[in-house]
Amino acid sequence: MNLALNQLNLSQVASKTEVSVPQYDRENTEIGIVHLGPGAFHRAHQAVYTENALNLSGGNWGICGVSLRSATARDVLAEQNNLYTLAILDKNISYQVIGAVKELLVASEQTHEVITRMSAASTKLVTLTITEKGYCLAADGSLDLNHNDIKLDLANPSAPTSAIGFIVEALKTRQLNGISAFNVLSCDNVSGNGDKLRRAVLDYANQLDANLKSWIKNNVAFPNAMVDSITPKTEDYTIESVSKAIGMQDNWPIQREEFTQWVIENNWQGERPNWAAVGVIFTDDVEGFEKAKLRLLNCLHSTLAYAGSLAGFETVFDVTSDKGFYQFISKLASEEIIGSFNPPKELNAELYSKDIIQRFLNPNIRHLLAQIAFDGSQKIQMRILPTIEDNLRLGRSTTLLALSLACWFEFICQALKSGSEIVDPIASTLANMPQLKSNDVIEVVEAFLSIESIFDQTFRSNTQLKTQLANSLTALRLGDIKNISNIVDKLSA
Ligand code: CS2
Repeated sequence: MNLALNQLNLSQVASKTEVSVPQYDRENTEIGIVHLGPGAFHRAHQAVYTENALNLSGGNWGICGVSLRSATARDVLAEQNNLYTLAILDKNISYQVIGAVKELLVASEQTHEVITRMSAASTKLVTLTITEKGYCLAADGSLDLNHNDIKLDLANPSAPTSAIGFIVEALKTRQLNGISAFNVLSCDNVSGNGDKLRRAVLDYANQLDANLKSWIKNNVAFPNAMVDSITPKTEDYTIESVSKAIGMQDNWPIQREEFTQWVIENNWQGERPNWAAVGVIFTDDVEGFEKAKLRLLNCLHSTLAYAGSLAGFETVFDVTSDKGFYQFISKLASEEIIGSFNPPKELNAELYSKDIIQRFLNPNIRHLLAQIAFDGSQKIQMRILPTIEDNLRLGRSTTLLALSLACWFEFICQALKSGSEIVDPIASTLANMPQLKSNDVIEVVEAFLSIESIFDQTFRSNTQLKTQLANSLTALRLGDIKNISNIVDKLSA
């Protein structure tokens, strides 16, 4: 049995060229960042950039991770003094023991501790990976004041449950105590994530105290940001292989591809970790990077998640290795997505999309389609619908985008008919829509487009799009999706 990975045993981690450990004085590094939602992606991406900045330049940039509900991460990592291993599984394989996460709290159990940490003068930054649904937004991007979590928090603001509620309560405490505000940095796949988070926080604060809203508006920076690194969830084989590699028992390592990118808007108050020195790009044009990533990588991911699942594939690698699916997503990218947005001047969109598809073909990454398929009602709003809207407005093709969206429709319809679980914030809404079990594709399309939290009038009133969606559903139901090329050819004819 391996020694347990912890601070005491850190010096005994295997001394191999492919294994590295913290190079800074971890025990005397204070917490300067609070992160809401310390899931796998945070631990693979932001925490690693911060680790590398600490290794290079030091500073009090330790991270306090705050899980809004689940205690699992806190309880498992507490046994390891919050140390864990990042396994980079790509052409080259390496293992880095990460020490940046100094503390893990559970908001639902430790509300006071969380507010205390967030309102401490030493906390300069609050970052978030709470997924699209965590922003509690309405279809128009504003804060959904009817959202259960928001209603609950507005009724009891000193004991919040939502990320928005915690941010505002902490800022209120800082203002009362004469402590300067922190920066708030979203690290989610949400278009205009900083702007949307700022609007939601100000909408929420305004419900409580116009003076607080004004203070936040004038003192808090909410930079937009794009984040990218393919990070499958940790599985049993990950724990076994990583523990063997580092010669220590690590009960919650994180696996990731080698590629990683973080682009942050030049909109900042005060200090930050030396991220720029370890590869983070600070720029005025985040939107171009964000649209390129969401519309290419994430749209192709979601397309494969639904189409590939319907065809019986399990992983991104498996479905992308299929010639028909490879050609489908390549055609979707080159003919309908590229050209729908203005990429940053330094980005060649064609090469970028080809690189993305090559990343999907990483044989060392087992990325489950089922994981990507989660929360589809939220993800399609960032990944597929904006491109459809832009293409309709520009008179560009939407044939393959409609097929992509129809694959989500059919994925949901088949789950409802089979009674299998749907992991989605509006799962109960979908389950209470009998039209989704209809054999009439027109009825199914109209039913999906009637969901106002997802689709606006642009979709409901566009006859061409509705016809394309109906034709796509018919092709999926009558054709053999394993032979996706036939379906693509038929719809493109
Ligand atoms: C994936 C993303 O699970 C999903 O929805 O599309 O997590 C994707 O792996 C990352 O955005 C890649 O940067």
